[in-house]
Amino acid sequence: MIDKIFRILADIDDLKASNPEEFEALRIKYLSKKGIVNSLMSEFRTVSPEQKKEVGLQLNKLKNSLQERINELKKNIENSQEQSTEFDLSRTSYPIALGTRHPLSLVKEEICDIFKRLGFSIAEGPEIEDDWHVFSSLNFAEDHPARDMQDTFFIQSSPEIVLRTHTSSVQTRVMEKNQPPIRIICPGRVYRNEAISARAHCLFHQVEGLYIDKDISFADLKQALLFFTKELFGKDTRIRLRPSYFPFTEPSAEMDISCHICGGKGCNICKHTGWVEILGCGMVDPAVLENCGIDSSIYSGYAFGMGIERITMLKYQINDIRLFFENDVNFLHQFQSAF
Ligand code: FA5
Ligand code: MG
Repeated sequence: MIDKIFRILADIDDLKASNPEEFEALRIKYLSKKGIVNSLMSEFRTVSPEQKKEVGLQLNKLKNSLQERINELKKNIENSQEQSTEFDLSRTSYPIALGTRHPLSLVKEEICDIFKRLGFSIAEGPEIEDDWHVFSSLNFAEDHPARDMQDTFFIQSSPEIVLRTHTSSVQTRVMEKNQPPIRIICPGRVYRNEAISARAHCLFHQVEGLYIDKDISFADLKQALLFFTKELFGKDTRIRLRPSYFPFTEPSAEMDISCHICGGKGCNICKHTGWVEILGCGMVDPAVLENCGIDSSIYSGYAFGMGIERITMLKYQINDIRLFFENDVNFLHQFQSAF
């Protein structure tokens, strides 16, 4: 028996386990209930009294050495596993989740780019405005319905401070500070006290355009808008100007584009008319020029204003304006490849 013990003792340092399965097999072989150590313990009872002391000593030594070696192997395996989960250099990396541009930002930039190519520059103004810039300077009569509590968010009543209801307020700000030629577009957020529906919101975005110089005519306006439409919706798109009314332009018009979904044949989007309205426009009323310190006997100009949500809905066939403000990632991710 003592020989057997010495043999195992001599081999202890060579015991190896490179994974949890091999380790478990070793543990069972030597240290489990039916393992070698326990069977040696049983055998120990048969050892003669004079040998008992020596054999007992060696058997205890074997038991302790095995336990130590097994613990050591266990630690090695745990260490190597920790390392491999932390530093597996062969692993493919996690994909980086890239954000996407908001569709309204994409279309706003596209609109601005087109007009920049025509020589327009960007102008901005405050969203919290006084009555003069939003209404009075633009010829809105004292009793004009747009001033009504129904349409306008008032911040203060006297003097009147409001959230701007359109970007036309920026026209006034620029004309007050600059003499013609003035050629600007003004993108920005506007607010109206309106019920929210699939087509209308109380917060939306507009792009305003203004061109003031000598000898500017309605033909210039038409040509700029035709160029813009073809750039944004495709070269086959046609435009149609319908007489309309705005207090700050004379004459005034609303512009429709031929429905780019059905090509003018008639569909749900254009309500079977073949045309969809995208903006309001007109020749700046001489009274507005005078209000802003520009001599209307020398200068004339045109202005237009469009809703970015409306144009984005048409361009991407989005049927509910509320989708723009819900920040649903599934909706927003569809615009990933749009730039
Ligand atoms: C105006 O706001 C004028 N300032 C436009 C203008 C500028 C005319 C310069 C002439 C010269 P209107 O109220 O129609 O006009 O609004 C312009 C566009 O804003 C509309 O065609 C529409 O696309 C968008 N719009 C208006 N109300 C809402 C709303 N509640 N929700 C979303 N878009 C809207
Ligand atoms: Mg309108």
